[in-house]
Amino acid sequence: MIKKIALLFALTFVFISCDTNDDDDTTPTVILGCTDDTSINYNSNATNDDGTCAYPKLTFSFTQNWDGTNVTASDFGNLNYTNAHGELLSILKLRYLISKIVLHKSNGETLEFDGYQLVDLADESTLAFATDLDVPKGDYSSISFVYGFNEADNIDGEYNDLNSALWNWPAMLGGGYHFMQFEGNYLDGTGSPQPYAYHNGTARVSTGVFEQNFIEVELPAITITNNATVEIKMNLAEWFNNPNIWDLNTLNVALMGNYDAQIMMNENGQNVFSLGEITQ
Ligand SMILES: [Cu+2]
Repeated sequence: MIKKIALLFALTFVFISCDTNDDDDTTPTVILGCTDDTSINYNSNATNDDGTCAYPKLTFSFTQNWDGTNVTASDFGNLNYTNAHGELLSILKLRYLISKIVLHKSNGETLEFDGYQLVDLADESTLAFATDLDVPKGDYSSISFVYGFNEADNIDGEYNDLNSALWNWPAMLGGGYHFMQFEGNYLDGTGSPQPYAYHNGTARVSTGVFEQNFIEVELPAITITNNATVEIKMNLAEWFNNPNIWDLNTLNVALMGNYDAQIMMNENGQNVFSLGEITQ
């Protein structure tokens, strides 16, 4: 009954708005009080300060796993992981950059979230990226994002927070920023620990010649019905696996200027991300 009254009230308001507002059809009708009418794109559980209904907002959460086993900073230093080539390894650092998150509708419309997120496993506050874009409820055919920065965004020295985080990629290697720093130790053939630093960014072909090396990731369809947290999972084992089985005995440190290593990272990175849980 209450719903019917709310709907009646909303419809009345629409008629009134149409009479008085026909000079501007694009202005969304303001509904006083929230309703569960699913034809209205507002979030039924949230209101703005002025009492009008709010659109859903999304938070992206970033989780990491090793072939399904959750990895957090509390696992740092443990020789817990065996890569596809057979080396036992530990993780001591993991930071990576995500940018240009876009929701796609099947009719071609897109909603792009501003900003980027430097995920640092050692800093819990970076594992969630809260956005403030109004997201109409409904079905979205995919989510896409850029791992790293695309060419337009990868501007040398442009972002103060990333400069402070020492996230820059050397100018002689193409400049801009790192896409990932993934470090730890692995056990070599004699069983002694050796460092690895799997750093990824622009690939240097030769002096002054560079290749963009970011990855455009596309994740499956989602339906938004409310404020939502969307989990984006990274399977760390994949960086060492498919299609290039990574041999840490030969590719461990000093990889940033190694063109072949940078391209192999890009190839292996194509399948590290997947869509996790959507909580709303
Ligand atoms: Cu580096």
